[in-house]
Amino acid sequence: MTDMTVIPSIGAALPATPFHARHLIGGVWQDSADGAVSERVSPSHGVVVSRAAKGGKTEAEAAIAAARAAFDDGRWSGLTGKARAAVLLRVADLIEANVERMALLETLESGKPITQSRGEVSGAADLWRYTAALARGVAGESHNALGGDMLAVTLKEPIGVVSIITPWNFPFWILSQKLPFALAAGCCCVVKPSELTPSTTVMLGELLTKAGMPDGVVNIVLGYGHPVGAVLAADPRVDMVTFTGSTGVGRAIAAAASGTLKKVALELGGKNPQVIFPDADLDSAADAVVFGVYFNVGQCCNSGSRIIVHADIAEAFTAKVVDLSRKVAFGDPLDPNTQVGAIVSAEHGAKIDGYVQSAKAAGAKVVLGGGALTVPGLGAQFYQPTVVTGVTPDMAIARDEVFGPVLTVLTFTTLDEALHLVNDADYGLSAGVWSENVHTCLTFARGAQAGTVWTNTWMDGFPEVTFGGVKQSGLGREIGRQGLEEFLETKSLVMRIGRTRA
Ligand code: TXE
Repeated sequence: MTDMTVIPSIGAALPATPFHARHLIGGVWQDSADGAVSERVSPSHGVVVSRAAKGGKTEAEAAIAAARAAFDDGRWSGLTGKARAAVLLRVADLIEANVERMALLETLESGKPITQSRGEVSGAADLWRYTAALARGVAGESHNALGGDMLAVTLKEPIGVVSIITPWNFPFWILSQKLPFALAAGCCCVVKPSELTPSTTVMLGELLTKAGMPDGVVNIVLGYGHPVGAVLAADPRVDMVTFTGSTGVGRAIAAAASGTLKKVALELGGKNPQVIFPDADLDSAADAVVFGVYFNVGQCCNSGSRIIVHADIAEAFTAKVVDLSRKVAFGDPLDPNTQVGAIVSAEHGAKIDGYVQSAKAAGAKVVLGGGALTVPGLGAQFYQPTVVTGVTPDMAIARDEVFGPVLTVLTFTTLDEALHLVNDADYGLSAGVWSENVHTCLTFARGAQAGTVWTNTWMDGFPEVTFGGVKQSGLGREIGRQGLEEFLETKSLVMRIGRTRA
């Protein structure tokens, strides 16, 4: 532990008072009817950073009613694509003007490094900007070879009222993968952020109002999965629920939504493999592995937490990764030099450690880290960069989403064996291959069961390129053109255009 790079507290001044987060329902900011509040204590700094109204069934139902009324009277869906795009562009500008304010709260609530919060907020602004173009391109197909005097067209219509339930790991980015796409389609929404990270969602609500979003189009309800999230998933006035979070909660949401057979989109976990062949650019691969496992403290659905290295290079490559891991700066997330911050909660830290200890007990070897990390001046809600070798595919650490700065190393000798290991998983979010041989890369890409395959890179994403998982990593796709389509329903219009039957 002593040879790791630890950045102590820089003693930065924190906001003098906690952020007051309230519900936004039908254009009215409000506390809970019963006055209930939940406080968020910063996992890195140990102080109360926000005080949020804690909603219940009453607030959830009021928000759904507001979204339903807004959708049904066409105050948003009835606008032209151009008018909707103008609002989305104003929101993008306002987010960009508020990056610092939002990034500070994002970091204090989640524990992630300030530079990553800034990147998350400004990257999200680009998603809003991108959806403005989509809003103007809502279009179906025409069928003009049906014979005689028949013509058919498909109309693309907004699906209606959408519940959006988001997690704590990228609160603002994940919200922006969903909300502006739903708005571009013409939907009205109820958003429930994670109880751990409500503030940037509430700040966005303020910006939406400034940008001229009509009341009731976006409603925000704060609170826990039970009862708020459960009501948002089950209520018959909701047409679709889109969720990012754990696979278990995804199943619960799908079950709750099944009562009214509403559409469900789920972005769940991953256990994402990167396969390293001996002919790869091993320096680049090692850099990407280190970035991929420690980014956002490993609390990332796309975390490249499972490397599968060719046996001939496994020892040397692991040594390179361990060496680089020691240089990653862990510590005060408010220091711009910090690359890895705090674990989101003590319970989550204990869960991460549980996986490492059980792997050790099952015969794996912890070659780096493997325990809490104390950051001078900040306490111990940090976890050491951890590398575990001697892992077998049946171990929990090789199969479950650990969601922490923990890398597991497996080995292979043939491409078939590598693909077998890749696909021997409940999840199928993303996978990566490192090789200079184009045939190896393409064979891998075609054989890997994953929503995204990266070759000779990791975690690159673009608003234009759709994202989502197969198997138990989820249902549906986000961002890109398909991210808009998810919020559209197709209506077929069949017309006779002549006066008489042919
Ligand atoms: O997520 P939850 P948690 C994974 C990761 C992590 C684990 C637990 O493995 O360790 O999930 O994280 C709301 N009906 N991911 O517990 O519980 C909840 O209030 C409706 C993967 O924080 O899934 C929050 O708003 N909603 C991931 C949201 O669901 C419910 C991101 C997510 O909470 C609900 C985060 C219910 N019954 C965690 N119960 C990714 N894919 O990136 C809870 N919620």
